Order: sequence, then structure tokens, then C-alpha cells
Amino acid sequence: MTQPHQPHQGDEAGKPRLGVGMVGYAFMGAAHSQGWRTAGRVFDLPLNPVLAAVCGRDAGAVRAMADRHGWAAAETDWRALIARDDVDLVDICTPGDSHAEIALAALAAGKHVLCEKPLANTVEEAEAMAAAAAAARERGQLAMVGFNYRRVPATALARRMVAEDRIGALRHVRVTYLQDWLVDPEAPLTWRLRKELAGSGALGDLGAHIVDLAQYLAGEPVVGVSALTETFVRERPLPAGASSGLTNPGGSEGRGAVTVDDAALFTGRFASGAIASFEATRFATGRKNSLRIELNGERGSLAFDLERLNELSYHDATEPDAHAGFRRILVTEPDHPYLEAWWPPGHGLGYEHTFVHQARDLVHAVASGTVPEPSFADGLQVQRVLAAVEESAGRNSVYTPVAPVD
Ligand code: SOE
Repeated sequence: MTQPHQPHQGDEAGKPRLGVGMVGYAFMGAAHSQGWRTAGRVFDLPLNPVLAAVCGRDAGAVRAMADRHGWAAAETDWRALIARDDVDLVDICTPGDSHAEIALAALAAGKHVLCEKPLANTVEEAEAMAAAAAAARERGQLAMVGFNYRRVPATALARRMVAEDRIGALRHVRVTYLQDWLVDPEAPLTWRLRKELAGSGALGDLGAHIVDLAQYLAGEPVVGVSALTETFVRERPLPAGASSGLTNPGGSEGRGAVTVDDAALFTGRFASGAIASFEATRFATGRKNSLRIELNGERGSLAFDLERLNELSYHDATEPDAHAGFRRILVTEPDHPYLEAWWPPGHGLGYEHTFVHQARDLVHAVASGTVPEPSFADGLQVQRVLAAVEESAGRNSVYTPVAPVD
């Protein structure tokens, strides 16, 4: 095991350098590249993130991606990427089946780690990763999970308002994440529909986001669930070429079995007694990337809709009935999370900015040595909820307890 990697000194920005090595280069790889490239140009960061090397199996494709997104080098072996001296932090953007192996190797090599969600494909893998991250923390290394929706300014503001006790004791959380890219029964059987690669379907892909967001905003863990899952289309055409998981540029060759859920519905209970409902599906015809969350408390409510991500709805129940009601907070002001560094007041942000904020927060954590959130322990907590959902669905919707992470 090598010593924790110290950022290299003296780059052209006059700040210590944080060399980033990324494994995986499809949709999430492009999103993370944008985050790393932009964070230091918008925010005044204590370290200068440098796009040192990107890794993928297809040499030509990964080289082209490196050139397009500004990575200095391209590798075809992730172990070689981890071993590079100019890589201080390993960013994992691969399908879930390789998260654990790469993260454990990177931590053992003394690197910091950012891992895309869901943390792993199984609770066992997530437990090993959380344990390795805790041990690495003692050596000064940090590990974070990429739940990027925490980094929309409006959701970060909602968290701040809950923490400031602006809605009082929490009663309900209502959250849905709806997409429709599988409605067509001829949509290809990409890696996202294969359990051995993706772990689960809509549950791990979309459900992981809403479980994390619900727990983050509530400020407490889900302690039990009751669930229902469904696979509507059980066989699909096999993709012929490489695919980002959402499209099928290469055409099709034969058919194969879908081995994950298409949709997951579940109810949950928080430690405080608040209750929640969750819906994650790839079959919500007409819904492209619709994530909505509402929290109802004793003294107020908050509601967020990703399709209107520069807004947060707030109802303050302590106001006189005559003029109380939901009002729209335009989350575009310098007082709002992350917005002091962007555009003049009133100018909004989009999906890609969440990855810039993620990079910003991780760079600050590395510089200050504080555990970044969501940590691998937070990722494990989500994984336990997902596993409980599968267990409950398998048992036909009986209440299933979840042990909270310490
Ligand atoms: C596909 O369903 C997907 O790209 C997810 O994997 C992402 O995490 C989400 O942000 C958008 O949709």
C-alpha cells in the first residue's frame, strides 16, 4: 500500500495541483469532465483540478474523448491510470459492476476517490467500500459518492431551510423520478438492463437518487420500506455496438432477457416517524427526466421540480391564513448556495452545473481534509434501502427494517 497522494506543487495558476484520473467516458464521463474543467474557472478553489488522464477499453474512442473534453492523457487499463504519479484522485464513471474493484484499488494506492451512484451493485460491496474509505480517511484520503442532485442550488437551499427548522417537524416526503426511455419494447437491452452489470434497474439508477435526496433533505435515514417492483418488458433486442446505456447507435443483433426492474414503487419510514413515498420508473410516458420532491412539515412545506430547477416552492404555515400559500423562490441570487460565483442575479443554471458544484465541493474537502458528503457511508445507507426495497418486493410488500449506518 502506498502513502496518501499529496497534491503536486506549483502549477500555472499558482495553486497546488489536484490531478484527476477518470475511469469511464460515456454520459457520466462527459458530465464529470465538464465539472472538473469548469470548477476552477468559476470558483476560487484552494487546489487546481487538472484533467490528467481518462481511461476506457477502446483506445481510439478514449483518445477521441480525451481530446474533446480536455484530458491530457488516455489509458486503456484502469490499473495503469491508478498507478500514475500525476493522478491524485480517481473518478469512477463506469457501470456499477466495477465500482467496488476500482474504488478499493484506488484507495489502496493512496488516492482520493469520487464514485458515481449507486455506490455499488450490492450491500456487501458497499460495506467493503465504506470500510475501506473509513480506513483511508485515517491516512488522509477522502471518498465521495456522486449524488449530483444534492448540488442543485435549489435542493441545497431546501436542505438549508430544513436545517434552519423552517418547516418544523417533518411529516411527509413525497418523491418521484420519472423517465420514459424504455417505453418502446424495441429499445435495446443495454448494460443498464442487465443485473450483473447494473445491479438493478430503475431502482438503482433513479431510486438511488431519490432515496439519497430524501434522506439528505430530511436530515435522517430511512429505517424501513415496503415495496413493489415490476419489469414490464422482459425481452429486448441486443445492441450490436457500444452504447451509453440510453441509446443504440450500433443497431441490434438477436434478443436477450431483461434481468432488472423497469419500475419501483415503495413507501418508507424515517427514524423520526415521518413517512415517505417513492416512485422510480423508466416507463412514465412523456416524462424525460422528471424528479420531484415535496416535504411537508408541521410549520411549512417545500417542493422542488427538476424541470424548473431554478425554483423552490415554499409554504410558510406560520403566516396568516389570509395570505399564506406556496410561493416561488427564484433560486438565482448570490445569497443562494453556489450562486455567489456564477452570473448576475436572476440568471439561472442547469443540469451540468451540478457536476461543477460536485467537483468544487470535493476539491474543498481534499484541501481542508474534511470528509465530503455524500460519503461512502451515505452511499452504503442508500444501498441498504435499495436492498430492502428488493427484499420487500420479493416478499410481496411486507415491512422490512433497515439498520441505519452509524
Ligand atoms: C439515466 O437514467 C440517467 O442518466 C441516470 O443514470 C443519471 O444518474 C440521471 O441523473 C439521469 O438519468
